[in-house]
Amino acid sequence: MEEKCVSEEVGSIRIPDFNEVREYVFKVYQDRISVPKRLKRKYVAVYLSKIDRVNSYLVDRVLNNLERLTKVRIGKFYQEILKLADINGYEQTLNALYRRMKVISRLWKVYRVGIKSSLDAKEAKKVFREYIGRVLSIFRRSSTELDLIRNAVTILSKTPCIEDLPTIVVAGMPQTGKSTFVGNVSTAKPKVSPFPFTTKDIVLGHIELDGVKVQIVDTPGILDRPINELNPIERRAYITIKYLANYILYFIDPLEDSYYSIESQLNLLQMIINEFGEERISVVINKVDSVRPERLEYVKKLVSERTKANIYTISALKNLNTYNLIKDVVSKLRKTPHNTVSEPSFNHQS
Ligand SMILES: Nc1nc2c(ncn2[C@@H]2O[C@H](COP(=O)(O)OP(=O)(O)OP(=O)(O)O)[C@@H](O)[C@H]2O)c(=O)[nH]1
Ligand SMILES: [Mg+2]
Repeated sequence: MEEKCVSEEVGSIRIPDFNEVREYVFKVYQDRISVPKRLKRKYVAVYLSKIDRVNSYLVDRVLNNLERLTKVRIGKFYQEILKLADINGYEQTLNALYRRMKVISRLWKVYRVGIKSSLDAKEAKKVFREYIGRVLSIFRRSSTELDLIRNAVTILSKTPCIEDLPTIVVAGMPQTGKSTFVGNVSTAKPKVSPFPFTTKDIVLGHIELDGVKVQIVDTPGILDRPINELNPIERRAYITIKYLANYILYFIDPLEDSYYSIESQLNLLQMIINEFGEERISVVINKVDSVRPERLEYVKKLVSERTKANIYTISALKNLNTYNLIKDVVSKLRKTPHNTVSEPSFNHQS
């Protein structure tokens, strides 16, 4: 059976928050329950039925779902995505919460015995109330952790489905044409516009060529500033390169009136090479449909002074030379075994 990706697995899990649990428990508390007339000690049947209902709800909605979550392995990439949303220690919190919540099942057994041995309806009710009190107090004390897990589930389920496939990451400064390219060569349809930071989240598509299937990831633009000064949107691009890329396509806008200067674009290229090495990078000079030939030669020269990496000249917009580029990269990826998502494919030096 094909394995589900983290976002699909986690996306199907919904854990109620404290208020939902409280409302459900109160509803059961107030519900009238009819029991057969002939039954002796009717109150025992009534309160056993109530306590069983509360317990089934908690086991189904909370315990089982927490257990399912503990079984989903969250790789480094997803952990970093959570950190960007200020969610730290997801796995520890989840495991601690799951262990604590298991007490609920024990309480159920203990209080069931209490209900069975109660002498009248008043006592059975008192035992049930005490059970509710204890259960809700566990939830109240755990609500911070419960909220953290619920938030993490929401974020993980929105993160693209990353498969264990060779992965090309498209990176560069804003407005270099990354999304136009990914939209034209893959199944992804990212938004394109003439404004920087149009792409804020990573967008993932697939390419199939000569029987090889690869993933291609469009990333937000990054500015040329030190890594530790990147904002959360830029960091998303950075961790995508770091944890997912088997191959990097670094996009450059060569036009004289490019949104960011060629110097800035070269500085960022240098930073990326310093961080990730240049063996798995190709530089893609885009927008050749509108560049003056002399300017293109000049930019090419500047790039080749900085790096020995391959240089491609393309137009993402007009689909010029894009097929050759993809064909080359796919054939390179076919030769190098790719690594799994949780392990970066190259050592980075920091
Ligand atoms: N002339 C020309 N324009 C292009 C080409 N590729 C992209 N553009 C234009 O450049 C602008 C930015 O394109 P995007 O694909 O959104 O650029 P991006 O790198 O994804 O931008 P961010 O998401 O902001 O980082 C748009 O107006 C595109 O139409 C190209 O090959 N030639
Ligand atoms: Mg974009």
